[in-house]
Amino acid sequence: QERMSYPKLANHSSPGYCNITVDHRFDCAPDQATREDCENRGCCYSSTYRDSQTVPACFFPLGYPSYKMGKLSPTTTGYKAKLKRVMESFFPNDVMTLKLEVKYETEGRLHFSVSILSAQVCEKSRRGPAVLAPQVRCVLQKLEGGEEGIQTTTQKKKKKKIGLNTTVAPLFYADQFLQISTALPSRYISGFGEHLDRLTLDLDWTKITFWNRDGGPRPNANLYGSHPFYLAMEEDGSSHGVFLLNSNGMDVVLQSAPALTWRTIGGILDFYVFLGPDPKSVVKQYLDVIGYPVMPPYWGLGFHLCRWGYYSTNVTREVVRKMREAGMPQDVQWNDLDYMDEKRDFTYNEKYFGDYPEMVQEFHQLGLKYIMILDPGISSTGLPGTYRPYDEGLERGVFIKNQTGDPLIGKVWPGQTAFPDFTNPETHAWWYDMLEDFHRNISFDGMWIDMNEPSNFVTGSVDNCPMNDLEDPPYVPGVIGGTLRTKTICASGEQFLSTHYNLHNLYGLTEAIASHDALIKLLKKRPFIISRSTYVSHGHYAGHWTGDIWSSWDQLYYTIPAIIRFNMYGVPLVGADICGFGGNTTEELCIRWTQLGAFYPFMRNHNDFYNGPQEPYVFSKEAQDCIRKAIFLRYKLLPFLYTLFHQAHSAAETVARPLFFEFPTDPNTWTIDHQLMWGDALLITPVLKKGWLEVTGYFPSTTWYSLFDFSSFRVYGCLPSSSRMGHVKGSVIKSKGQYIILPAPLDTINVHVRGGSIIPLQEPNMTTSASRHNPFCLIVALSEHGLARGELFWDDGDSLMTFESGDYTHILFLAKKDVLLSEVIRVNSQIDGLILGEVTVFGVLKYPKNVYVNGVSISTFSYQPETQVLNVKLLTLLMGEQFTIMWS
Ligand code: MIG
Repeated sequence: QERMSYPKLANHSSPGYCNITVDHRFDCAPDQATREDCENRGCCYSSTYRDSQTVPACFFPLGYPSYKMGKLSPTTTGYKAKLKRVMESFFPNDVMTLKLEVKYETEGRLHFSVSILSAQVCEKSRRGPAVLAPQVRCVLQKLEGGEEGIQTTTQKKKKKKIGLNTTVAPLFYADQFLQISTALPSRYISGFGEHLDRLTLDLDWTKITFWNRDGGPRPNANLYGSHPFYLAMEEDGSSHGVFLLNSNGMDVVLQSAPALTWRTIGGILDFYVFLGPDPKSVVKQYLDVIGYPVMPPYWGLGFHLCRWGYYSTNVTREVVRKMREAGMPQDVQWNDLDYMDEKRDFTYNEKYFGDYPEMVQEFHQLGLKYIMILDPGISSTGLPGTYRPYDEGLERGVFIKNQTGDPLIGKVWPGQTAFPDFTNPETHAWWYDMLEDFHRNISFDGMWIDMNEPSNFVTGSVDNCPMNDLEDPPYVPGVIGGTLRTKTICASGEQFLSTHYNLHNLYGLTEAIASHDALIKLLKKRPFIISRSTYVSHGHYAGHWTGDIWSSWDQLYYTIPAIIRFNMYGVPLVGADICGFGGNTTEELCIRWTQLGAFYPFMRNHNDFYNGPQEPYVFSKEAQDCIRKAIFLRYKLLPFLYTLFHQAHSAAETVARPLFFEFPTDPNTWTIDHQLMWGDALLITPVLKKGWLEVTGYFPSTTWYSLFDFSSFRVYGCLPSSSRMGHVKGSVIKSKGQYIILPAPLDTINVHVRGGSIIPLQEPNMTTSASRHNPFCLIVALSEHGLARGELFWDDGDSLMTFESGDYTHILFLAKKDVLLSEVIRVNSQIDGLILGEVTVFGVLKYPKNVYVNGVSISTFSYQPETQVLNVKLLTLLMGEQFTIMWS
């Protein structure tokens, strides 16, 4: 190609010029150029790697021409400089002059960008918790400014602290090809969702592609969402993070130098570096930029049941009835596409769902909530006047357009469909109107938004796509299918803010924002939305499930890194389809999956159309017992889980997190992804293999107490008062930082409480609307110094902005040696009448002769010297009032 020709460099053949070790080679031919092209570019060629898909055969020599920086001048918050390209690159439409801006925005955050001279870089001011995610709004606005919104970054500023060096390879800044490489100070990199991966990424020539796509999770594939953010653990136990605020199709290449290359095909290169110094601070610094997580309603944390194939109201009713008959707690019943008339949104099937409105009301009367699926594709083939969503959408101009200005038509479940453009404010208004209309009949409580990559059963559109640079850019990221339009709509589709080329990765996010805003307006309650496609800042509006995973032991394991990574992206409300979606599950797999699923922040059993059933009640009585126990365990822990969500919402904490977040100075924890933690207090060690009745877990150096009483086969805390405490052997682990083999009978998931923590629990019930009235109990896990602390956040569970308006209760619990007390920081009427019924204290060294509650001696306690567990029962302390419990 002519425009690719590049003058030969004078010193190309000088000795040592191409003498670069393999790990340190940076690709000079990401566009798959031939050897001749390679040499014409002045690059080095190694025939050894000619056929390699990963190791570059063509690589840059040292000192390859790039940009030169002019004078660095100080600004109020940092520096700026001009960058000038020395000579044209081999990609078309270089931008020859750029500006570099470096800003020290906060103590922990550096923001730097390289952009065209006229570009506006998003300003980021200090912000309080839970405001709109201004950065993504800013991207949207910038894209509006025109297709030239390109920026790049070169990072000349010393980053002594974290050692990112961008001089290892040349900078590219062409119209549709922007690339920057950095050496990394560490080999422990996590993030870069959404991909099926272990927690710690393989640096050995891994290419990670960001282009949202409908496809069952598998390795090395671009999946439903894009989160161009990573978190690194450095050798000394400190941590940093990097975020590239760019919505375009992108590749990241990791190599074991260690180094990585960011390669994007448009938009802007706008980098944030988060300085930590610990992993939790990195996440917080990231969320300061993108927005804190939305607070879910309490019921959203209960058990959700779904499948594709509940083909009538009666079948759906049966499911709920059988759940109750089997004594399985359930908060939310779902329906998939089955309810729709010809699979069209905002309709329902008269024949099988004729009494749909009544069904939903019945569920409400049982204390359940109801959610149904919605796909973005709007059927476009109805006769005018027969289908309001399309007629009105057309009239209001809400659909993505093709080159001729007509709605771009693809094919999804209802047949031919148009795609709402959620970057258009009018689309938000239309979406609200459709939801409002539907809600008049079907009083749904939350939304399930699927297929919003957006997915398309034909390539591009039913009329194909035009031929142009947006459809077939000079460089195509490593997408499955080889073209941007594979399984989605044409990149050249026209949207309100820009082309689909620039907005593709934002489709699910913008639909989530529209749905979030609509639900608030419609229900005046906290919105509960689960979306398949996501982008940066998604968690500020909605949650996510990990899509069409297979019912296999392997995929069971992969859900752990998936879930803890989404927590790092600020999407704590995340779960995977329990028992697996594709293929038939087995009884054992489904038991183990429900046990782990009890620790997904969002807990839903969901199944594909074609499979045998996998509702909890379809299995043997023994299996049902195991599953019920797991769900009850979850329900007991809900006050703790809810408090964790509050901390995520108010302080950018994670809910489910990897061990290294809590023990960053213990390198053994850095790669652990067979276990997870809830907050800083619970360590979960699930069985992930068929047939295993023991499991090995890593226990960082501290004291851990098993939540499970192996002799009474019960979970500690909130025991019915009649039950007897059994003898417990080996429930305390005083770890020096070691792997420990634990018994894991089929009915048990190992959960350990970290010494030093106090967990609030509540006696479970069949729904959260019932359990929320039950007595609380506390698990007090004393540290080796006899200390512990914990807290409870409580409110009405679904009103908007309770934290922001102060309408909540907040209680601290503190234990020191032989005293436990509560401190009521804030109290509201929601806690009225709720009592503390029971306290279990782990690590009580001496047999207490007396227990005093608010100074009064009581006798309803027991002590097990073997296990050093003190149990105090039959309490009736009001939660809203401070109390003291002493033992001596
Ligand atoms: O093309 O609505 O990931 O959860 O059951 C399949 C039917 C469409 C994909 C979702 C899955 C859902 C299914 N959907």
